[in-house]
Amino acid sequence: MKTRLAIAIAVLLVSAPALALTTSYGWEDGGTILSQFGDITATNVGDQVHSGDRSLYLVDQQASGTPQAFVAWVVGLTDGDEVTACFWRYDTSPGASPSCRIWGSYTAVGGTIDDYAGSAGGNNDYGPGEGWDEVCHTWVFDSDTGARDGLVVQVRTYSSPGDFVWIDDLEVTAPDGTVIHVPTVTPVNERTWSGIKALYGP
Ligand SMILES: [Ca+2]
Ligand SMILES: [Ca+2]
Repeated sequence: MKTRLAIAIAVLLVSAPALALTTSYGWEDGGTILSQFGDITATNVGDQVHSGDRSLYLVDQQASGTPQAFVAWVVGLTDGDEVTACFWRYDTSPGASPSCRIWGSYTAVGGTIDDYAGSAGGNNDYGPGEGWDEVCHTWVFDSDTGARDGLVVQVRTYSSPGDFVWIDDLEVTAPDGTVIHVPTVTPVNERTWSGIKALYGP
């Protein structure tokens, strides 16, 4: 009996998934984006939302090429770590621009979000273009033999100056021990329960 119990516990321990942390952001506090590459404007708006009262409005301003809005940045990653990001997007042009997709890029060890260290790829899903739909992608981290430790989650807009999309309800999951940055303007210490209690008294 004891042996069977020990085996059962061992199986449970082995099969238990690695701890992960998830951060959600819905643009409710007025934030926009963390950074960008190329010519794109990012505005916090309230005219088209998936949930809550606010969302992110992106306008492609680039004559050629694809501008990128950086909506999340995960740091402290090592080889084989999985990062999954999802967001909701809105356009009403099926099979034509405006559209957007999810993409990723690496950042250099010890660098900032703008220290590009290669493309991490994404997927070719431009969405149905029939209003809101959720797009997700999972990346398996490749440190390039220790040169990278960060992954940027991008929204890429297509295809011409003036093309616009709305983004809402971002969710990023990464292994425990990493740090997930989202465009929140609320200080980190006020987002914890103890921080909130400290702000508003006992
Ligand atoms: Ca929202
Ligand atoms: Ca479209």
